[in-house]
Amino acid sequence: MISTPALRRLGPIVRSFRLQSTAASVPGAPDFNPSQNVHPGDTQAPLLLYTAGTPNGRKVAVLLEELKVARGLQYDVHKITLSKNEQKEPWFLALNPNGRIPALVDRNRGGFAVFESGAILVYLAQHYDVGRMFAFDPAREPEAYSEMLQWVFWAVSAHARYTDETERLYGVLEMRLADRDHLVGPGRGKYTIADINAHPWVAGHKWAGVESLDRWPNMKRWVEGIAERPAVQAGFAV
Ligand SMILES: N[C@@H](CCC(=O)N[C@@H](CS)C(=O)NCC(=O)O)C(=O)O
Repeated sequence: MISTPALRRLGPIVRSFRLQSTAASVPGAPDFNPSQNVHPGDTQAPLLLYTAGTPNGRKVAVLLEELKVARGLQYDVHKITLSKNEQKEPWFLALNPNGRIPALVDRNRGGFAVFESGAILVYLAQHYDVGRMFAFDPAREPEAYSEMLQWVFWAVSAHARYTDETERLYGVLEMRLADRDHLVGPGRGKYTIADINAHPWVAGHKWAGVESLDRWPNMKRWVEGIAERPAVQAGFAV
């Protein structure tokens, strides 16, 4: 079910869409039942990820794969065809009013919908990473938790539209990683959602017009180390 807060955001248009919609009445999605977020091939796993093969989609798939390895958490995937503007269709806007991937539906929690990649990572860490393997605990480790959020917010608000700005941001990571293996945590740090969030964007440096990472040896070591994790490779393949 589409969550009540998501419906409230869209108001009467979506309420009437939802009441009237059947699998056959959704243009372009004849085999999809939006009132239940059910797609052909779904296993009715606890979580359903709407994504595409882009850095913002990949970071969420990576955390889901890490949680699958660590805890056996299962999830369904529905690929969104960005070139067909599927992300702007009313059923998707009911999940994410911003009309962009990724979006997550939590069937365990009444179909609660979450959008914004950073918010999805924080949500998954809160509800599904019970052992805090990929995050810090806000009550027990408030400073590390805050630092983790700082690096997540820093990366999601970074506008690496121009090569100069991308290189400036890589310089920030290079300095941070000079004496540590991960962005946050005591000592050399711990692999958390702060790393998972920033990694696909650095791994896709060629898209950003940066051919080689040799100028940032510490960031390069970090990005290559994370890329070796099986869950990261599986998440990139989703
Ligand atoms: N701030 C958003 C950005 C999401 C975003 O930019 N998604 C892109 C793909 S990476 C998208 O859906 N583009 C299609 C569109 O804008 O219509 C997040 O982090 O989730």
